[in-house]
Amino acid sequence: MDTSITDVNSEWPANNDVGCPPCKKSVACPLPSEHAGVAPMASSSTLGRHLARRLVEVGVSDVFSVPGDFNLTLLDHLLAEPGLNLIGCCNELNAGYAADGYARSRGVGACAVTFTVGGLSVINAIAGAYSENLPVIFIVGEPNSNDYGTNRILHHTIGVADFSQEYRCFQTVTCAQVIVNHLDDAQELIDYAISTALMESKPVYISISCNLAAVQHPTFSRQPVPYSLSPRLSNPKSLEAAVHMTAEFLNAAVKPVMVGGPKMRVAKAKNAFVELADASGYPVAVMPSAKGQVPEIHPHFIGTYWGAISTSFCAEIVESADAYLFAGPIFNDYSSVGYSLLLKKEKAVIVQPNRVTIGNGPTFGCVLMKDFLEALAKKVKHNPTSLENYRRIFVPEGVPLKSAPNEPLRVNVLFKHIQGMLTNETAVIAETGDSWFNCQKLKLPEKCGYEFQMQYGSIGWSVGATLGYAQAAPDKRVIACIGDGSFQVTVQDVSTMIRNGQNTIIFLINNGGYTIEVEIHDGPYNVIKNWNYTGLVDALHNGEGKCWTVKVKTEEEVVEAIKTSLGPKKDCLCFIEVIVHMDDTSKELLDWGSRVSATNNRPPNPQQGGFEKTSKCQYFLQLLSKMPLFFWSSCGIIRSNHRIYLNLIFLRSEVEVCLSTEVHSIQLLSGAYVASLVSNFARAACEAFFGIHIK
Ligand SMILES: Cc1ncc(C[n+]2csc(CCOP(=O)(O)OP(=O)(O)O)c2C)c(N)n1
Ligand SMILES: [Mg+2]
Repeated sequence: MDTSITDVNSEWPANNDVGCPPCKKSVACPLPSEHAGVAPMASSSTLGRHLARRLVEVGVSDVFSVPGDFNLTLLDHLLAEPGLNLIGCCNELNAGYAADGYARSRGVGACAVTFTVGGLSVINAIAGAYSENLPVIFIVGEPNSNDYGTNRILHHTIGVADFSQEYRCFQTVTCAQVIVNHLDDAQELIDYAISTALMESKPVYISISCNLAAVQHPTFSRQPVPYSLSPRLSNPKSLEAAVHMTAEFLNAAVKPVMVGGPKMRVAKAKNAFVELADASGYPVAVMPSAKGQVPEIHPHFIGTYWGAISTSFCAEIVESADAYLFAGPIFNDYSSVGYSLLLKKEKAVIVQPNRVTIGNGPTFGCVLMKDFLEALAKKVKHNPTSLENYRRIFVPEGVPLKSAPNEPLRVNVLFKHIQGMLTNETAVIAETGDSWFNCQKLKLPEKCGYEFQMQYGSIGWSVGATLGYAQAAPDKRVIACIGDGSFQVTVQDVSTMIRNGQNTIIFLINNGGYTIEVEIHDGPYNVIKNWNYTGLVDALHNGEGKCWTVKVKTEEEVVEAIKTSLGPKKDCLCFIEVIVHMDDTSKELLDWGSRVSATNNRPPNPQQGGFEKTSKCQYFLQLLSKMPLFFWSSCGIIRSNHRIYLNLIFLRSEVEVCLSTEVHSIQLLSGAYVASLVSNFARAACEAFFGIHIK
């Protein structure tokens, strides 16, 4: 791979595979001659043109946008760029979700909105993209450069002369932020932000003053030298040691297994994972949040490992193994089904995108997952013991019973028919809700796409993400499974799908409410207002573009609807509203819901009771100083989970008070007659544990 910055006359080098658009697309692959960069190009030497060309170069051919007076000129420049489309969205949140969906297929996405009112609307989508490691280039049109540093109050602000509010909000949900309000460093800042997004696989924030996009400047007078990002490399010594130790560890095991996790995507290690599976003979499972990252047609594939709600026989094999290799796992409360996985750290090899940890033992940094798995494949002994055990005990799952004529449609029957639609030319988008669990059980054919947002789980994500994904992958027919509650959040941009001629099939699952929440904790708030969803989509269609809607209530109707959507309506946006009973859920949701509910409802630790809300040291010490000496008979200090607790026995009843580790200074009250005793105790405690010296 060429990693050097090349001569301006050379051809476009590889860009580390980041965001390269498929070449069959009508856009985005600039010709070398066009970019020879020899002659200064005065007429196009603007910031707007530079940004537009950079986007095209890294693989963006559609920017999801909502206009506003601070970004209009910039949008003109994006529009003028050959190979760049603007996709106008109904709101900024959806534009952000669309950029997320686009990045999932294309490797990079972009959206452009206006200052603060637009920016703060899009922030939830950008946070989601951060959690899912998606390089989304978030562009926002900002105030005139001359207004920076003045005390002017501008519109679209909260009425204070501070333009940094939006920027500060984005600091925690992007990996780089640049404020471009001067032309001299504009090129550098833009290039820095875009390359950081690609290298870190995270969103970035680029704000551009509204008066700069169209101004010519010598820094843009030549065609930009194409990107060529330095690749990350493994440290050879660390790699060798990690592989050696892991091979020893796994080769000593009797029945090892492999489990793929969600960070395999960012590590670009899918093929290396398969290589290891082939070489080792181990059974292969996938974590729920990584569905789509492990080929389900692989002969070693045993299903989703999700603790108690795993695919049948999968958890039994994983949890009874004496060694497991997890590639890119995230163990959160959802994927661990309320922390109920029966795994032991000492049996695990945890491979993260650039780090390997073996059991409770050593960790090797600067080791890329892809390099590690490839090298390990050459060192592990073939050991199919676990796979053979699995095959011995395996009994195929049942199929849903065929419905009686006119019987109300059951969810398991619906998904049996969705399963039948999947091919290598489809992609499934699963919204948060029971769709997570039902889609998780679909068996994905080779190259069938699969996307969901399990780490962030923001309802409504799927509408925007479906728009973006379908725009990025016109060769795939997208099948989106969306609950009614989620759909109500972001429905408007179905109109953008129709406007852009997309032929997605949406299954709108109308169960009358937030069923997933019902299974965690029920209440009247989980029932939602029923809408006429097909009527709503018909209204969005409004006779412009190709759209077909239908409501189905029985198995015969759903079969007919699917046939129509794949046949005569194959070029249309097909919207199938499926009416099911509110309590008709996957069995996995029932089990998962009770476990997550139990986790959420753990009672507060006794130490935190009572005093928690106001428990600063000061409050505690005030309390103590007012307490007659004989009231407290003993005290101690407990250290746990980064917190310090003072433990006191008041007349036989124990009280523990949490002292926040954030306390920086403590003033003792004087006057009370126990003050000196208390202060001695507190002084010793604070000095020992907080490193704070008390005067
Ligand atoms: C933005 C946001 N708000 C609230 C929630 C909490 N929440 C998670 S799932 C859900 C209900 C989803 O209902 P629906 O889409 O109808 O799916 P169902 O559970 O009925 O299948 C809610 C409110 C969330 N995840 N995201
Ligand atoms: Mg619902």
